[in-house]
Amino acid sequence: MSSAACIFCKIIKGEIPSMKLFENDTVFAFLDIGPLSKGHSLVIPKYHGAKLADIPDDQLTDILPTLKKLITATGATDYNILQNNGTIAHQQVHHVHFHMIPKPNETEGLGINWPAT
Ligand code: DGP
Repeated sequence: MSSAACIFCKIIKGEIPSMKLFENDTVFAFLDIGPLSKGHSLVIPKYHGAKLADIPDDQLTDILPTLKKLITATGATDYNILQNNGTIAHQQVHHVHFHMIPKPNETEGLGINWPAT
């Protein structure tokens, strides 16, 4: 299921360019267009749904392993995983997405090294 008007569905289909990091049958991962830190990335289910409760269980199973891959790829040691649901909760794009936001300290850089080994 996808939504013709959804910006993240268009990214999955390649109709809007993105810096893709990983893709399989159920998930798509890419860099956030407005990163809060170097390596800030998003993992989304390919199934279109606005909120987490809208997504079937079998479409969610690859989300956490993919977040782990991104953590490894960035070399992040400290990071936030963030997932907003609904306008009051500051969700701007209404297709479920998980943020992986590295939290570098001031003395070490974070380079992305993809694919993860
Ligand atoms: P949220 O507030 O949780 O809905 O965050 C939405 C995120 O999506 C925000 O950090 C910016 C990102 N974003 C919005 N549009 C695009 C886009 O066209 N491309 C990419 N790569 N990221 C986008």
